Amino acid sequence: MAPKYEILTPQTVPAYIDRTPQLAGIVDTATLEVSEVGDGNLNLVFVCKDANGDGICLKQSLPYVRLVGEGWPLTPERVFAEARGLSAAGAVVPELVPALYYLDREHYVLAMEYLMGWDMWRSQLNLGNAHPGVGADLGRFVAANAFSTSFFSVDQLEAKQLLADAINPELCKITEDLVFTEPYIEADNNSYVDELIPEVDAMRADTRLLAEAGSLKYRFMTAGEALLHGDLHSGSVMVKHTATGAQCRVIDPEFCYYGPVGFDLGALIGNYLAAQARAIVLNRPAEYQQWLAEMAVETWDAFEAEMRRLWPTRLDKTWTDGFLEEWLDQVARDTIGYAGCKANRRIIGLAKVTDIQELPHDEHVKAATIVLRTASTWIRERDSLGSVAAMGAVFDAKAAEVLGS
Ligand code: SR1
Ligand code: MG
Repeated sequence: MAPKYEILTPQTVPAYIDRTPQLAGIVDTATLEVSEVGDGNLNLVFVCKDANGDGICLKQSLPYVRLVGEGWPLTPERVFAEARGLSAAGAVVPELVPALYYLDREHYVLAMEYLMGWDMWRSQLNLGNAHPGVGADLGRFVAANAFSTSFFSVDQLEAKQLLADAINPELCKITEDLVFTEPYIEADNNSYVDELIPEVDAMRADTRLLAEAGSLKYRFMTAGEALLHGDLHSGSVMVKHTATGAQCRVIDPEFCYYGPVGFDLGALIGNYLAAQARAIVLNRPAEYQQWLAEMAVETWDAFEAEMRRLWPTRLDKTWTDGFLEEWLDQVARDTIGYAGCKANRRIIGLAKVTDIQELPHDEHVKAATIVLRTASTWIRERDSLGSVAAMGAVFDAKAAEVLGS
């Protein structure tokens, strides 16, 4: 069925900008070069640059999942969620998100800063390029968003309204199915090479693992702690080297909703795992592998430090300092489990990651096996592991098991 709104093309973007007063003066449309660069799973993304070097990025939601086609309808209102997520983050960590220019609710278009010269982090990780400090920036990003949108700093009546406004059920359903359910059952969306069949079968026979995955799904569906990014993988982060060091910008919060804070941290660490597995099977330089190996703790430490810095400013002192310790402990155990779920889904289910998919066959099998065994142990043992610092030893053991060293 044809969309009921105009779908932009590179050819129609200049005229669209001209007739949208909120976008006046940002770029010179007479000299605009427009490319559609959407390589994600859902949307159209137009990057536009004029002869003066000024730019703008337009993102338009299609009324279906781009990866699959019109057979999988999906609300285009996801772009409203993305605007909400960017705006909430922009209020507390403006240096970590692109500037939001305008949300066109009629055409489901979000206009924002064009991150000219920035690269998608996953592409840089795939090349073996380090961006020191990005892991810590992302931990601070999660903490700043968690604190600023939660009951810790928002008045109860306002926070309940924000939570209600941010409901994002169709996008959450994708996560519930693809992250928590389908990897653990036979499902049409699943696919993997034959060599992984015994690994996947073992996972599905592990009743303890299945129980933990179910419990993590339940928390994802019910624990409305704070406004999450909701899909915080290395393809949702742009990176750049500058004179003052590496910088990052978080993009694509269209899956944002009120959920458990550990989900965003787990998403990051699950994707670090894919990068680490790629690096070890490709025998990348030791310093690069070490940088990756330390990133989960770097992210957690920055998250924890920012939460502790903000804690004295909380609105409600019935939440004691002891409560913060219990809360951080819960977030850590959630983080470990969600990291595992986010990694497993990228090997077994729909929407895989280039870190693993674009490896030669033998390396693909080894890296995917390392990911599955590490991720499944994280899920199963998340309570006994207890801290993000304990996660690295699991990777080391599983990598040694698979690579025979
Ligand atoms: C059907 S959408 C598949 C995936 O794309 C997004 O990036 C999310 O990760 C989602 O799970
Ligand atoms: Mg995305």
